[in-house]
Amino acid sequence: MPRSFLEPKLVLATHNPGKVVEIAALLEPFGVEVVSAGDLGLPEPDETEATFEGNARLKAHAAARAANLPALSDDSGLAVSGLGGAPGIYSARWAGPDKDFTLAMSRVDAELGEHPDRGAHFVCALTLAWPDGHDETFLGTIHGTLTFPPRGGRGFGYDPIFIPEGYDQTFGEMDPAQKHAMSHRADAFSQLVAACFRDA
Ligand code: ITT
Repeated sequence: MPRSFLEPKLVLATHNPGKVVEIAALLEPFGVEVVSAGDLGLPEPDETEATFEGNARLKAHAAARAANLPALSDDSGLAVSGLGGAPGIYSARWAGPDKDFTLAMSRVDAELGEHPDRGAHFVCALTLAWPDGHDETFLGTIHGTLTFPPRGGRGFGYDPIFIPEGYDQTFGEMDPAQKHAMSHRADAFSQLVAACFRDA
């Protein structure tokens, strides 16, 4: 039986401003007070696990312990079929120390070359962890295709090269509300809500 989230406040265990915007929007209807790890000056833990779920759990527990509050983390990335699932858990690292996603998207383009398979999917693991060490983790995905050069200045990260299945626009071109309704993050979040926010 998953644990219900009944507290009035939680820490967003991420230092990525794009994620803060999207997760705050998803949490908005639940009236939870949100403070980010950046606001609290929490350190960024090293992502030493080999899976999205592992890294999400590591980040949520680090923040929950440090802030003594429930913490919600997000470990996510782009898995490109023609690259055997790369960059995957290394999606942030492909952008280098300056977090330059123009560079990361160019690398995907270069490594994919003329590969006939343009398919990709985003993955998002969300972990809600409590200071006593309990956690709940959910995995969301969205499938689509890649396009080059990048299109659109909305969203963040790899959004300008990702066209979700059934659409013509990239996540970078789309109205953010439309992305929030269908993304890998929204998928994981709806599972979290169903499991933990029933009594909210
Ligand atoms: P935190 O660990 O502090 O949360 P991070 O940016 O390092 O921030 P990750 O390790 O989970 O986060 O890296 C995931 C990367 O995958 C992220 O930096 C984005 O570039 C990319 N990504 C994840 N979700 C995305 C989305 O909805 N749209 C575009 N790119 C996304």
